[in-house]
Amino acid sequence: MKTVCVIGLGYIGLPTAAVFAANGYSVIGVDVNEQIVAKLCEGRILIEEPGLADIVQAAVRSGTLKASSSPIPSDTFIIAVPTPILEDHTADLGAVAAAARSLVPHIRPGCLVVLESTSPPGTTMKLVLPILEKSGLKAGKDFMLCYSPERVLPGRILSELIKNDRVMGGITSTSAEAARDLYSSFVKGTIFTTDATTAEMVKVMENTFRDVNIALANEFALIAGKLGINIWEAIGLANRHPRVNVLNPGPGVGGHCIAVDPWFLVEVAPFEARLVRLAREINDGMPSHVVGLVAAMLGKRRPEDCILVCLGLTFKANVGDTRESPALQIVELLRDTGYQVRCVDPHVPTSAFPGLQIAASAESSITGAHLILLLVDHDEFRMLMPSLGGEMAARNLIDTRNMFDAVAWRTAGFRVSPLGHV
Ligand code: SAJ
Repeated sequence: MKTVCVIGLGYIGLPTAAVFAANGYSVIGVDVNEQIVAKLCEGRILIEEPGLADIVQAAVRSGTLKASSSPIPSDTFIIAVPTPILEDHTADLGAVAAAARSLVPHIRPGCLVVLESTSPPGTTMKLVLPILEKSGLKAGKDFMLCYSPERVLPGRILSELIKNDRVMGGITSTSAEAARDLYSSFVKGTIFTTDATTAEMVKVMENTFRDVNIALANEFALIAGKLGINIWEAIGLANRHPRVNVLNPGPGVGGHCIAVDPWFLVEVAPFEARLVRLAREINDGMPSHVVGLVAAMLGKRRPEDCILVCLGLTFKANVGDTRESPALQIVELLRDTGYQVRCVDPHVPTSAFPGLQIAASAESSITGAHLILLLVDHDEFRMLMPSLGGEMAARNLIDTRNMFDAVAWRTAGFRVSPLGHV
């Protein structure tokens, strides 16, 4: 049985390891976090993703997936470690470099190394390749090296891992073809081959495309607010044009991908990436806009006298991930301003953030509140009724995701503000 060693057992590495294990490979999952390794040895996981717990448990039980804190000699090594940004918005490639260094003693003639971590274009050639060649073997001649970006959507990772098309960027065509053969064991989409730097660029372009389009939607919302227009109605009508698809404005862009990756383009081409930088700034400005909406709605009341119920803490609907979450940022800004903040998120453990009051249901935290602030459109919140207002000290609703029926809430005596209106 061929062996695959996956370095990094996060949202990408763990599903990838489990899917390879379910498709005929003997897989070792490696992570520096001892807790992740210990849990995986027992067949358990620490992240919330539909279907993942079951497939991991089955693979661990059947012995095709094992966990370890360091790599072992394998036919293929996949690096899927985080590439966050530093304060100055440049990429922190420390984990990629460390993962590559950990492979040096294990590189053998004929083996394949695949980098999956989203990285500034050029990383495979300029950072990973020289580290791996410290093994004394030549990349592209003695061993193969490829960059292959993942494209899976959190919340739908397992199905997208299998269905989506993929790009394999080899440092040589042999490297790209070897990676294509490997991934074709489970990928049902089409696999395209190219060079490593093009593949890196493709990945960052995809997420930047989404970020720039969300920024445009957010800018439309701000303009609509100034004009007293309901942005959601305007977008719905504009999208009736056959070639227009305005995305959804919201309280900001979060997650570990779209809020981060565009900076990699700014890093490699600071003078050229003007629109990309501006889009990041617009999206990063949305949390402050939402805090301004709260202040405007509560008028002359002192923040200290106001109780806010914030619905949702994660970076988007129906996931448990709070990384780079604008909702969390808004909650922190509101607390810094002096408001009494009660949070509700059925996907976040109530003890997740020390000092933050988190309830599992809105009903249990509504008594005496002055404003409901909907930040994440989790399905669970759809059930909430305007009758909640009966328990509140004042009936105010800010719906940043256009989730609630504004007419019904207004009829129940609420002042309702959509995104954009101040
Ligand atoms: N958002 C909006 N308005 C929208 C769409 C999204 O405000 O119309 C916000 C969300 O609320 C969230 C953020 O943007 O805060 C990102 O959410 P998302 O669902 O757009 O994307 P992610 O981060 O969950 O996953 C993205 C995907 N990339 C693209 O759609 C181009 C996914 O395919 C990538 O694999 C993933 O990034 C990644 O790992 O890079």
